[in-house]
Amino acid sequence: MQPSAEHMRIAARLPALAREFGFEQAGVAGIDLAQSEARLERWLELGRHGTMGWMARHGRKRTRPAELLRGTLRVLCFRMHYWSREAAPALAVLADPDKAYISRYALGRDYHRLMRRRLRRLAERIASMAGPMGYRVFVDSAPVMEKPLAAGAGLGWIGKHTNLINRHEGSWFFLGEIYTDLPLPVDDPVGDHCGSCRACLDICPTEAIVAPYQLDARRCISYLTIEHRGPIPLELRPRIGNRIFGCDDCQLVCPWNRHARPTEEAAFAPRRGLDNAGLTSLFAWSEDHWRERTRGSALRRAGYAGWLRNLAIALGNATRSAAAMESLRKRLSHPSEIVREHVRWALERQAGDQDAAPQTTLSIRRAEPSQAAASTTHSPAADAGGGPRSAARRTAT
Ligand code: B12
Ligand code: SF4
Repeated sequence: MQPSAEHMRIAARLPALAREFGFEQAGVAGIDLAQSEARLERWLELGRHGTMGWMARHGRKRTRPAELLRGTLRVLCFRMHYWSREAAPALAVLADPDKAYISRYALGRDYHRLMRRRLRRLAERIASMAGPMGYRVFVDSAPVMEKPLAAGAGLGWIGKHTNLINRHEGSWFFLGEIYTDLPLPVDDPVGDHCGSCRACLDICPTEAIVAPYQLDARRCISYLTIEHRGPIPLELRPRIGNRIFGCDDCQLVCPWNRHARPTEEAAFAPRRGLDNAGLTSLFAWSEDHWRERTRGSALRRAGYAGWLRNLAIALGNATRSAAAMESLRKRLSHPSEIVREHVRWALERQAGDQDAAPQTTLSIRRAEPSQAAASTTHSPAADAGGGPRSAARRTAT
């Protein structure tokens, strides 16, 4: 079906509508994901999804939008920034072995509900212009290939670290979609601008980016600390450093993030001091306290036992101290064997003679949202030790 003048008009209004609902950018993708389907199948065959069995479920609904929602002709793709200018500087937290590093995306309110609500209202607005239309909104909540779709809609390209990168605004954003039967005109994809850069491959603490554009999730700290429920492989534990929930290294080092803009969304501002918390204080949280403190937060995903398991690893990598030992010993009788085993490992590390915090042997170039784009006086970029385009270096131990 060809787009009518009315459809052209709606597509032209999409960017302004997106901004009205708090998104930075919108684009329209077609539904042919044949190339991504082949790549996904290969990725699954190689077992790179680890224990994320849900990635293999749903047959081809993930790569065939019309099989997920009958009648779908187009996917309207949106992105929303999440890096908050109020967050403590990432590099400083990463460099302090006694602090807990939490991925920037998880410091504020959970994005899923917030974005889905906005997308629903946005879709209703489009329907009020277009007349009755079939649609459904998604935010990381169903079998949807969000990155290839967003790439098809011209929002950016899939970088070597496998995140979507926008040439003007980096990669610190979430993706969301509206599947629809409106035959809107499709946007042009943008080219790949990674060039010969391999900063993300080189910085990755666990060598999870096994080749450009190929991520083995089983080695990725994000998978290990958020999605994986079992014990974390021994050889990877020291490399996790103080990252207790997710990992941002491959994006921190990406030169395109020097152009990133912080979020305007107050809901994504860090909550409860979690951007700069000490390991021992978080490890002391009871399950009730954890529940209360993580209400409405993406941090819930790891579960309480996962939270303790991750903190135990970080404490095993922390500065050797009586306080760390004491805090670990209190968890030796935790009901979860996984927690107890990680605590024993951490106590051995604390008692051993290895250096604390073996994080990474590489240095990171600052890639936090640019100060130029910030409208308040507090800037994470400035705190990280450099002007907007300068490089702050983290030297590893
Ligand atoms: C599963 C998943 C994960 C897994 C696996 C990650 C992955 N790269 O697949 C884990 C738990 C590790 C993870 C981690 C993170 N995730 Co995640 N995750 C997802 C999820 C649910 C599915 C992604 C998927 O389909 N993976 C399967 C593989 C096959 O797909 P793929 O990445 O597209 O991989 C192929 C391409 O790279 C492709 N390819 C593309 N172009 C080219 C070109 C060439 C030449 C070649 C050879 C290959 C190639 O080949 C790959 C197969 O090998 C999406 C939400 C969704 N429903 O889409 C969020 C999503 C991708 N995650 C997101 C985020 C924010 C993260 C983290 C940054 C969180 C954090 N800070 O800890 C990290 C980033 C880690 C990383 N380097 O990718 C965002 C990404 C936003 C963005 N800017 O891209 C998403 C879109 C969620 C959202 N709604 O915003 N995630
Ligand atoms: S998120 Fe961390 S562990 Fe995962 S690929 Fe990026 S740098 Fe490696």
